[in-house]
Amino acid sequence: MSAIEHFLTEGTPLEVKPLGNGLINDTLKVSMDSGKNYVLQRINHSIFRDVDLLMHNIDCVTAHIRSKGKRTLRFIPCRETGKSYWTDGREYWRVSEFIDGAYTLDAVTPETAACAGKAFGEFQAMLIDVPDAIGETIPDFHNMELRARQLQQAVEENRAGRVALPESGEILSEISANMEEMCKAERLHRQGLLPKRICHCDTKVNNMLFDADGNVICVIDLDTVMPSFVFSDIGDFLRTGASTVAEDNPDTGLVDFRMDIYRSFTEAYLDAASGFLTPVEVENIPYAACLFPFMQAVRFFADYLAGDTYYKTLYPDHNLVRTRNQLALFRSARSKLL
Ligand code: GN1
Ligand code: MG
Repeated sequence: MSAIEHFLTEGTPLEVKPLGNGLINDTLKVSMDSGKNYVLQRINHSIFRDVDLLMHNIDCVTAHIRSKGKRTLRFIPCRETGKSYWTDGREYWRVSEFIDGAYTLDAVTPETAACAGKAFGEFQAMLIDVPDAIGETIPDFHNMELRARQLQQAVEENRAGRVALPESGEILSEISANMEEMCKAERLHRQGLLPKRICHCDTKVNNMLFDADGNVICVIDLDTVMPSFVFSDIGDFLRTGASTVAEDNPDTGLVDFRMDIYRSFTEAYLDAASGFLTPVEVENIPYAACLFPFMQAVRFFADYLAGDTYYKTLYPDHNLVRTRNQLALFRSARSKLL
């Protein structure tokens, strides 16, 4: 019996095909004899340890968005439990309705950056009054102080024997020279000046679904929706969207932070989110744009020192190349914004 048969779908499966290019979950499109199509996903349970919490978050968030008359993903209940996922105790699966004609885009232009600013700003605005408790699916996901401690631990453990390499020393001193400044968000939070809000936390351009007229239907990939600083959704979009090159381009001379993308994203974001943002949040948008390349450099470098156990790597120094690239992006953003 295939996983989809455990869900309250209409019809029986005719055809199953891979969908999209996600690296975390496995995604399939299932076409039924009823004419309806569904998306079947196997949830990566080694990254998302608490699938029950994850699907609870998604159920609350999608129900709340729908209660406001807006479109969002619709998940199908399990026949046996009524929950929005099914497990055989080993693997975890979920099913959502496939939206016919909808598509995603991969190119970042000033226009798509503005779509993203609006879509993710509206997403946060819609969730400002979500009545249920939303948990952290990856605890302290974007906590810079925690990422600093994880790097420190990777240095002390030196599992891959890479700490003594000359380049490691240079990278570690650049990181430590900027660490205190980049831990500003946690300090503001402790002082009671920076709230956590429900954020998307994976704000890539291809996590927006467009309709045939080129309008955004809704944002997708809701696994990391959790309480965080609004900086997460601003900073992570700009980290990928405003860079002139991919995060693993080895030529750091080509890395530049695009101010046209920064401006079109933030203008549209502020338009959508101005109803709830505090002055501290608005003032720190330039900081957020610098924080995310820096945090990603720290995460990549900690993984490099630990022997490449978290991020998939294609060659031995892949995480080192990514670290250098993200530090170059950090320097570029910092020189333009702070
Ligand atoms: C991971 O797999 P992807 O691209 O959705 C990571 C992000 C990093 C990104 C860096 C759950 O996201 O936080 O920014 O790699 N997601 C998780 O490429 O750790
Ligand atoms: Mg993702």
